[in-house]
Amino acid sequence: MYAWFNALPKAELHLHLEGSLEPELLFALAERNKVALPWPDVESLRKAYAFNNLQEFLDLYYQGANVLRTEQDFYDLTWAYLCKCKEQNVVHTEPFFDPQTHTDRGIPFETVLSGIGQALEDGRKRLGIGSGLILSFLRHLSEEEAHRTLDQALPFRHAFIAVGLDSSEKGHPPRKFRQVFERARAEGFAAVAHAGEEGPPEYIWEALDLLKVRRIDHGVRAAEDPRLLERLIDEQIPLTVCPLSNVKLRVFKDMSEHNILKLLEMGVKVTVNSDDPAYFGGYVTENFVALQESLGMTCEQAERLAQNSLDARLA
Ligand code: ES4
Ligand code: ZN
Repeated sequence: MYAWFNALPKAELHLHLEGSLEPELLFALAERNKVALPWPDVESLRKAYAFNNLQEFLDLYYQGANVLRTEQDFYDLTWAYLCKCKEQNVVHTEPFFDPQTHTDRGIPFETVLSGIGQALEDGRKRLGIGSGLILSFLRHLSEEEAHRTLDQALPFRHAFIAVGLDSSEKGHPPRKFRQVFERARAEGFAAVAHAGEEGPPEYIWEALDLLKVRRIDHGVRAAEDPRLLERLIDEQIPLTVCPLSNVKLRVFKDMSEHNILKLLEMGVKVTVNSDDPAYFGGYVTENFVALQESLGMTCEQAERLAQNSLDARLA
């Protein structure tokens, strides 16, 4: 079945470039940049990939991103991900990156964007993979800091298709970022936001009504609110669901309890994505395989999920 899911043409709409940093590349970049690591080898780093919640993962993810220093590093990271896309017949991708994770360490915004942007352009030319980059604000930081990040992005306006919102969800509701999203939309950016991963359905309502997002990233907790489900179905608002991520971060206890196929059968426009594949045990194809093995997903359901991902593109 792996080969069949792999061959399905699909889009990936929820992928953090920093979360595609495989331990082998992480160690290679640490050596290249003379960055000391707290793990002796790749094997012990992989062993640290056991999480009880989103925050435990984020602590390691931000630590890992510390090896990314030069334009070449960001190019190599993005190129490695695009090669995976090619291998898995992901024909289009709309990745996120977190500028603040890098600018707060003194890496210039332009350095990050040039490396990523060049790789995406080469991906279009040499691999035939379509793409659109999403600038994501870190929600555990202030709205003021998000405004400063948007200021830095405006000279490169055409490098982006959208702004997004990620990092620690609980205690950082979408309403905290209402004004910066309004400004980004006035500047012509589309909007997306993580909501309803660990946070309550209320955060999904806020993302829709206050941030005016075009897609919800995760959104699986919408299942707790029948009125919200009705809205998502009526308006065909896509959810970028990440099954392996949800199990690794204990949003669901086991893949057999995941609600993605229930949502699909209710008429919600759900898609399958890998989120942070280096940390969560697989890229898009592995997510499809997991759904088949644990939930008995049929080929017809897989085709609908893949078609949803192509339909839900912003670019
Ligand atoms: C993330 Cl899984 C997830 N949730 C929220 N923010 C993130 N950043 C990277 N992965
Ligand atoms: Zn995510």
